[in-house]
Amino acid sequence: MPMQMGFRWYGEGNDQITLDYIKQIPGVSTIVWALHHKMPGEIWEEAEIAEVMDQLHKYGFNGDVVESVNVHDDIKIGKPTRDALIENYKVCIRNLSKFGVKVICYNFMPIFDWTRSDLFHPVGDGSTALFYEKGMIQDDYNAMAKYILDFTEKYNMSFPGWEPERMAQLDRLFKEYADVDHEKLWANLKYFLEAIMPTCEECGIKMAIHMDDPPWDIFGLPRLLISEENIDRFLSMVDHPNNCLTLCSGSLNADPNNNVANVVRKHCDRIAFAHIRNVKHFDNGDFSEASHRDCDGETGILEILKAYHECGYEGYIRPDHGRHLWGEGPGTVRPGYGLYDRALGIMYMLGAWDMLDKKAGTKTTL
Ligand code: CS2
Ligand code: MN
Repeated sequence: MPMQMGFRWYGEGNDQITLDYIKQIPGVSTIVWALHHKMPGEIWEEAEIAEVMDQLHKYGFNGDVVESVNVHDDIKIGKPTRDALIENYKVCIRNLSKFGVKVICYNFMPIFDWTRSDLFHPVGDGSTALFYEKGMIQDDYNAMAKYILDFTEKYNMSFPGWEPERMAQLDRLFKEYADVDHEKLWANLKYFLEAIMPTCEECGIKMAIHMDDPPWDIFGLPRLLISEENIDRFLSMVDHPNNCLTLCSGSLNADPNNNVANVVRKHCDRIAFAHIRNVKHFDNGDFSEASHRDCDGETGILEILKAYHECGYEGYIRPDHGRHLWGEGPGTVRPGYGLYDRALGIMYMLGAWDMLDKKAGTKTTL
């Protein structure tokens, strides 16, 4: 199978970017989608899945990758309710497989998904990008959540993983996580995966866990997918071909000690989905997101692409966050998910990839 280029799309009426626009970006075969109105734990009904698939097929796209089917906090905490929620998750897997879905991206971060202190930070060239100021993300989780939620409310958009209904219960959630340390979270992740692997195998679906973003504990909550060592542990803990990674270069390399190309070389056959994002680090631990061009950050984008190519990568890949360009700003764009920089990112990646193919005398993309 060739490597397939994807583009994340938030759905009809929920994304300013249309499928018609995405169709004009060279090389995109896969729309990375989700039912964004679903709360964690809810069933994704067949009719709802069929509706999105029809929209994608009309443009000649496949909908092979879903990002995300979010995992309920009760499963992460290990509450008695988890078994019923895992059964619901299995129904989602089965329903998605009926429509040809091959990969489900998800994460196992307690309470929060990606976390930033500034959604529109000036990059210096007139564009803006997501920014993480370490000093701002210390103790006051309510202040951080308020910043994100005020934004989503003001501009009438919701972010996956930041559902206002869940965020309204932050204090209760923090209490419930109080005795969930790293080992307990590992055990709960193992329990979840072992329960769903037979269904994944039967349905031909790879579960692809996303790296934690940023890759360290925040607000005292444990995080697991943060280093090469922990990725090794994750893959051997449930050593099953359907237990895979979404290797997000930007998330992992927010800790500059993490060498993403090494992880690619070591675990290529267990990477189902590659997110490519470039990060610029500051000495005090802050970081900014950058263009996909190798020299604009320190993530090592070219080396990562070279590693995927050398390993004969056959999975899905997409540009991850991009900067906001050419008039994209609050209210007109989903933070990190504008049209232009992600399209530029695709052209950069395909340029590098085509050159690698040319050198090797192969053709390994669509
Ligand atoms: C995404 C993640 O925007 C992003 O950084 O890569 O939010 C990702 O969708 C989730 O963590 C996966 O569950
Ligand atoms: Mn990512």
